[in-house]
This record gives sequence, structure tokens and C-alpha cells, in this order.
Amino acid sequence: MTHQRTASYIGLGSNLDSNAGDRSYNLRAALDAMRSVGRIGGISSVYETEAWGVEEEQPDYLNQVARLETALGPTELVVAMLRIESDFGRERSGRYSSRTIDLDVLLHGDAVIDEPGAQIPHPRLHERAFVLVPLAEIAPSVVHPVLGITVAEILAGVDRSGVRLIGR
Ligand code: PH2
Ligand code: MG
Ligand code: MG
Repeated sequence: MTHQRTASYIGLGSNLDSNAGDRSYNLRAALDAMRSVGRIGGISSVYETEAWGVEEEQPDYLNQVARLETALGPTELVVAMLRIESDFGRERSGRYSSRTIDLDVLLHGDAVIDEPGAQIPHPRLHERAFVLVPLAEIAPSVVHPVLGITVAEILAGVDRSGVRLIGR
């Protein structure tokens, strides 16, 4: 018997070195840790992006998106990503504060969840080029379950300046 896996998309971000390594290391190590939760079915390039949503100066982020095929349900997946974040020494010092690793569940199949600890699709996904550019690289024709349009269509309406391709 095969078990059902759902295609989810995880947004990875890092704008601080961790005890273990630099931003790029943090992304790679988090991807490896995600393999304990499902199968990685696609990985975007890495982009360097200006910190979004903050007034003060913050280091640039590295952002990437991965497709994770998982048997976990949406809220279980959010919990699993939080666990990996804390394994990386992620400290929570306020909204939009700098972080060693951030793992956001962007989409989980067609799930629409709006609970205090779990909002899927990610509520700001459609306005963030740092998420949409890497997501569109690996999932351009995936349809946003609330907006009813594809990732490529959402990206077309967003300013993508400040998002620079830096490679794998
Ligand atoms: N994450 C945030 C806030 N601002 N800016 C960029 N460029 N990339 C991010 O991943 C990011 C951000 C909160 O999670
Ligand atoms: Mg985030
Ligand atoms: Mg987050």
C-alpha cells in the first residue's frame, strides 16, 4: 500500500550566521534536516534579498524554496518546521527580527488553514517577491488555493527589485 503524500512548499530564509555556519550553510543544513519529514521533490536557486518589512538596517537574507512531499498534515508540518528552527538555535526576539533560519510553510496541497499558530497558505506569500521568485522557479503553475491564480500570475504583479539570483 502506498501512503498519501502531499506536496508542500517551504520558504527558507536566513540573515544571520549560526553557531554552525554562515547563511548559506544554514539553508543547506535545514534542507537536510527537512529530509526527516518527507521527500524533497524540488529545490529553487538561492536568492539574496533585501530585508522586507523592517525600518531599521538588517543584513540581507538568503532565500530559497523547497518542495517537500510529506505524509504530515498541515499543522503537524508547521510544528515539524518549528522544531528544526529551534534545533538551529533560532531565537524569537520579535516579529521580523534577524534570524539564523526561518522555515515557513507556504502551501500544503490545497489546504486552507487559519488558526493562531498555523496559517496556510502563508498570509503574506502573495506580496513577497523574496518568496514568489524562488517559488515560481519550481512551481510556476501551482494554483494558490485562496486567490485561485497561479504562482507565476501572482509574481507578475509584484515588484521583484531587491531579489538577486546568487546560484545554488
Ligand atoms: N522574512 C521575514 C521578514 N523579512 N525579508 C526577506 N528579504 N526575506 C525573508 O525571509 C524575510 C524578510 C519574516 O519571516
Ligand atoms: Mg518568514
Ligand atoms: Mg517563520
